Amino acid sequence: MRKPIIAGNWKMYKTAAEAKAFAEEVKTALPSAEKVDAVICAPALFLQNLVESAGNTDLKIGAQTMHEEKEGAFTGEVSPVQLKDLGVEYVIIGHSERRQYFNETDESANRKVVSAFEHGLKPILCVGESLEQRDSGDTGNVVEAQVEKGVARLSAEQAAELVIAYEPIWAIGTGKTATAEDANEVCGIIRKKIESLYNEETAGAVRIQYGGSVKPANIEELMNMEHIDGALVGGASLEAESFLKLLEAGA
Ligand code: G2H
Repeated sequence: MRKPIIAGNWKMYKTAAEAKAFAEEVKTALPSAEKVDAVICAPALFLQNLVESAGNTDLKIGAQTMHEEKEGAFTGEVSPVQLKDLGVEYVIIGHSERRQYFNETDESANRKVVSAFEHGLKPILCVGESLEQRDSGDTGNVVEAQVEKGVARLSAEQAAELVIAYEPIWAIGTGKTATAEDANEVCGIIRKKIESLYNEETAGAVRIQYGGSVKPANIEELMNMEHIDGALVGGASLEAESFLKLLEAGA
């Protein structure tokens, strides 16, 4: 069966000292990696230190975005080769904040997902509808289209390795969570879409996270759902104690 994956998305928070203190505390108290994958997606600045702090423990480190090219004249950007070289394992792609503030699209997300696989990184592809789209009954169509475009050119083997994060935009950082049933329904739609694009085996293997105001108080209900295999967590991943509670609930 699918192993749960709990990933913290620190966004643009923490200093280097805070990041280090977090890793030192969390790495000694992790649940077994056989039960849950524990990932912290940190600002690029802290990745090297975090990889070093995590060492051989089961704490895995991820980036929050990357450029699709392996190198080049792209001032300010970070490449997949650079991430891989540091020992980074995961990378969030196409987060709604990247789409909203940095003009990322389904097409650019797809190029990055393809590039991440090419360079040995594990992408976490984010999809999700706006409040307006939800209110007009378009959630299913919107999310299906995002998934279809996001996985274009991936082989079935790659699609099976992909992590998809369903994050309804209206639930991000707002304190509003989709009900577990609503979240599960959309995650089920995503799984069906993968089945129609690939096959049943691939759909059964792809891991789908829910994201949007996940916290220790609501994660258990979400994790009990058939199609929810983990969580992408912003605010509640910033404190070690809270992140460990999320991991325990995921394990
Ligand atoms: C959604 C989520 C992390 P939060 O962006 O990806 O953040 O848990 O703060 O809603």
